[in-house]
Amino acid sequence: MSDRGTIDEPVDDDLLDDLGFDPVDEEVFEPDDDSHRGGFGEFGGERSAFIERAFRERIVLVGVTLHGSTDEVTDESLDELHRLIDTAGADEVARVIQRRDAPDPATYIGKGKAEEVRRIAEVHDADTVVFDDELSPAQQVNLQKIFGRDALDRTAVILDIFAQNAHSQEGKAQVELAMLQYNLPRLRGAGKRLSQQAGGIGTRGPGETQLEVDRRRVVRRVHKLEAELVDVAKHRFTQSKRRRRSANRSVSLVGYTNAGKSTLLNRLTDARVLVENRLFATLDATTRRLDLPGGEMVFLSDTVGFVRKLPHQLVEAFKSTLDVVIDADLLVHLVDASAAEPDAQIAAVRSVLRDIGAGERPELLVFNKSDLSDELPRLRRHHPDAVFISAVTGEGIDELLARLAEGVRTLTQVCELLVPFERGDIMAAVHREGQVLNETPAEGGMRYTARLEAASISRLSDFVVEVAS
Ligand SMILES: Nc1nc2c(ncn2[C@@H]2O[C@H](COP(=O)(O)OP(=O)(O)OP(=O)(O)O)[C@@H](O)[C@H]2O)c(=O)[nH]1
Ligand SMILES: [Mg+2]
Repeated sequence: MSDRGTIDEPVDDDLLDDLGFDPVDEEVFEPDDDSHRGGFGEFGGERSAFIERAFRERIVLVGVTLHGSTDEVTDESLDELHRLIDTAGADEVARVIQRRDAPDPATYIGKGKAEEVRRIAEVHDADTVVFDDELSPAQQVNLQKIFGRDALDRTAVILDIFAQNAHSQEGKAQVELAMLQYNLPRLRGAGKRLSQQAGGIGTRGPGETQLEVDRRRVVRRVHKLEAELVDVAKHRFTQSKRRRRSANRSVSLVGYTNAGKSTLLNRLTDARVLVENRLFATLDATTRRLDLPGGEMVFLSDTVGFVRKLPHQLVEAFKSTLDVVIDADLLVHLVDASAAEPDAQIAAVRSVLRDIGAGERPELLVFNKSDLSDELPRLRRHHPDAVFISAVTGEGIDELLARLAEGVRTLTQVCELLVPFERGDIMAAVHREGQVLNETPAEGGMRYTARLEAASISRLSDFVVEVAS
């Protein structure tokens, strides 16, 4: 079963074709098997993989503890980077941490430290050095010169995993866009070599360097991808508008990658999305109907998982997917109770939620994998309002459904309204914003019993006769 993007029904290729969504150029995603990690293509900028796939690369990890932080925090972040490079298919052979007030503009770490890293890389016969923070293009070039081997950053590793895991057309286009945005400032063409020949359309113009040609070509591709993704986003918007009109609530499963979001969606609905014990198995959004105890129906979505320092290129490229989260009425924040640092993962997820504008959404905290965790008593003490479940054994699922129903119910209240017959605008607003349970003509106007959100109740307060407690 694929993790193709689905809304109510699977969005298939035909639908994307109807939307004028061209397939992604195959060349861009074809693994390049004769050069190390794909390299830069003929025109540059089309790196499809950063980490070698043919063998497990040996990698030195480098983290910096900046002023105000601690080595412990850096070490946790490097543990996460360790899992990321493992998912990408590489091994950590050494780890270096440096304390600094601020990154060095030329080499990120100090020059002396860079020399030390070079020696360590040599001793361990490492292929690549990976930094835990994003390097500027200049820092990357300088470090590669010092090391005599590749210097990559966390962003490149995450992009690499996303590229491996993208299956749907939308996912592939989003990842390609993020990759190009990352590569664009890193393009290195033929330097100052100027073209003497005047070419036809699309070839190098007189006096134009190869680099400029490359850049122009990549920018064109970026614009094309952006336009394609806007079309997909429009389709999604129409779907979500239809859902909103139905007055049913939408609930999004959010959480750290590998917390078990897709497993939970599969348990609660017939979604059958891909579940894998690896980071970022899910890159698309899938939405399914879910009936709650008490008869309420909600739309439940599963989407891409989060991680510390999620690259901004990905957040931007995945905007249409992440909009599912922003639009949700309620978030189910799923946490892996068996993880080494569940609280650090909660903090990382909340930070991403704030970044994408969903920081204020009501949230139900749910600890998953309780069948694997020895930390339950401590977690229960620290999070008395959380629900504890196992999406695999089914333990706690009934309580989760009951708490979801309760959470969804408290988002809205049932009101009585009396709207004068001449106020067609208000009548339309009641229908648009709420779920009308009953509507009868009465003396002085139309009488409604409707389920409304707090914001609507206050907007329509002049016409509200009674709010059910
Ligand atoms: N033991 C146990 N394993 C679980 C549970 N829930 C999920 N898993 C396992 O955890 C792994 C990740 O599950 P997924 O459902 O793919 O996690 P996800 O949150 O969707 O992950 P991404 O899509 O990669 O962000 C899989 O190997 C699941 O079988 C649980 O309650 N108990
Ligand atoms: Mg998933």
